[in-house]
Amino acid sequence: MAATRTFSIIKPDATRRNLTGAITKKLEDAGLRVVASKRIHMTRDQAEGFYAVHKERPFYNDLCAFMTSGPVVVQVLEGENAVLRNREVMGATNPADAAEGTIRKEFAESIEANSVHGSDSDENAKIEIDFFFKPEEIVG
Ligand code: YYY
Ligand code: MG
Repeated sequence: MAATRTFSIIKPDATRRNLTGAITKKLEDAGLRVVASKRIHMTRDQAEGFYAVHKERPFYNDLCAFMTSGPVVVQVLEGENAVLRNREVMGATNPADAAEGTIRKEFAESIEANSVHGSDSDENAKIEIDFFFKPEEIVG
């Protein structure tokens, strides 16, 4: 099967604890290749736009505040079944529910400070990649 792409964020709780390399290794070990990566400090506008789908949820404001509380690393990952593979290695949203060996089980601090974001569908992956990357920034 042809390789597909997904979008990942290493969140502020993880960059603060210097876990960028450890998390990237987990992604690579899961068969994903980093084909674009940059460290940014998200603006409030970017966070609100990126998470607009959650606008009506009670955690939206706190989530936007958290995502702008420190640097993040945005990445494009490539591999077979990239969206699903990344969701598997990320683990459940709440680290208390995450399976052994997953990134969130190993590294997440709480349901909010849960170390990583990953797209949940091929369609959203494309939208999220386009939100943060120009085509020439992605080198497959
Ligand atoms: O895709 P995923 O990150 O696993 O979860 P979502 O349901 O899309 O929620 C996005 C983000 O919002 C989650 O990673 C943490 C935060 N959040 C929260 O703080 N509290 C919740 N009850 C649910 C989600
Ligand atoms: Mg999600």
